[in-house]
Amino acid sequence: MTTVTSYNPARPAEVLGEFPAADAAAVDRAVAAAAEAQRSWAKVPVPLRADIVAEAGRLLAERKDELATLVSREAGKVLVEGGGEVQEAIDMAAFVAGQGRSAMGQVVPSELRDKMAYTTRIPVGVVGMITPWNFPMAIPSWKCFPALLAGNGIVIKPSELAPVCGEAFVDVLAESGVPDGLIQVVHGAGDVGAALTTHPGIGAVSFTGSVPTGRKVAAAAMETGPRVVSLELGGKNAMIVLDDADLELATDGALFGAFGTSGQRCTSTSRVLVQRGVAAELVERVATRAAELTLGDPTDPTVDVGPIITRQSAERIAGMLDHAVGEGASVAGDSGICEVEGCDGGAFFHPTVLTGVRPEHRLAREEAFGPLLSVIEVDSDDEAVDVVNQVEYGLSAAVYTQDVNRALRAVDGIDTGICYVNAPTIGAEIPLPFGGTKHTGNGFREAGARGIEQFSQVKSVYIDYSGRLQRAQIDTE
Ligand code: UN1
Repeated sequence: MTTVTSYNPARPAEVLGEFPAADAAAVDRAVAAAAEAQRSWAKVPVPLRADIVAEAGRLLAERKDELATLVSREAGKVLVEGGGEVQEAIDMAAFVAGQGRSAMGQVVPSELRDKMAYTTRIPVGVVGMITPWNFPMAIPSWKCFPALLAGNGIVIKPSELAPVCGEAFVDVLAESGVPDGLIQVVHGAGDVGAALTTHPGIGAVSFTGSVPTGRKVAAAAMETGPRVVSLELGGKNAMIVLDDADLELATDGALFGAFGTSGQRCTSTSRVLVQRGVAAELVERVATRAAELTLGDPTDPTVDVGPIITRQSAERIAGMLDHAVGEGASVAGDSGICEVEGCDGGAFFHPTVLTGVRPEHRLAREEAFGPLLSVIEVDSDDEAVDVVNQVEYGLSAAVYTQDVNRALRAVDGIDTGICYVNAPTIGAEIPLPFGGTKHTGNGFREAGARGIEQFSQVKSVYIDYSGRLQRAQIDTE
């Protein structure tokens, strides 16, 4: 690939931007330039770095509408979701800017007299980032703001499907006062990502994307030297609906969770585990409302569901649907790829509700990254929790019930990084950590108070002001 071309997924003939793809030499230059700028940046006091992040938040807020439209055009999200995405970046800026004037370590009592012990955070150097197309502003913000606050340089490879949003986000940072050279953008596909993550000049790698790619990234990154590697990977997120749930609320949650962003969030609801007694009614409600959703150009404010990011992706989702039907699932209502008037060539996909799915079916276990909602019937609360946990992913889950005891017992039993009660599986907020258990990640979390940990290392400092040799563990009387 020598050029990265961005297309509007709703009308692929419309080109939104074109960028030269990086080669290994370009990645080298980018890492060297970021490393050079990082040396002075590391000396800038943290609160002053935070001021630049705050300014980026202010600029993002000023341009929210314009950027939301860009997200909508390039990533195919409906306008309100484009706005929500930019808001997520604004929130992240506010949160990280505040961290610049907050504690960054701990002071602990020393076992010896006239001695103190504390921790501080130090940069990792240059961070290599690989970000996905589906949150082309928010996810770069989750990574760039804390990485900058921690004193690092950055080389970011935005998804080749959303390079214009990636550039627009980095432009905001440059205008906010981030020093020249400190953030570098490289464009391209997996080969550029591989050149970046294995580059010896990179101190940390932060990747958001699929499980298979994440595994490759982590293995390759460690081959060329020990470094911090943080992964945010897929989900097979479930919503439990118990038999006392408010079914209208659960229906609203299922629709937004499963069909918001056309099901293309890592947090999207792809399974509803419903207690048998209320299953028929819930399916009826969800299928009826799904059929009422309007598909179309996501920049049209009357549209509910935008396109799938590429036709190839839509075909992959259709393949998973066919396979599920082959395994015995039935479709309740419309399903599959469809065309929309005025959106020539755009691959749209009917919000699809499947019944008769069993936990062992492929669609109940593998991420579809599309608008396929599998309904699985369960008998009890315990069975519902067991089925939530039967997949290899552990990102997000929800439980709908009006009984606080049942809700909290489910929360305790669910093995995911994020859990909701009476709210859908999407829509995490910035101040709490974002990430998952099991194969969804490798233990790091983005956002939240500890989000900075993937971009910094801890240094333990001991200061002895006794004026004599004091031996720890020996001179302790
Ligand atoms: C993603 O899909 O990769 O919780 C991120 C949410 C959003 C972030 C999703 N705040 O749905």
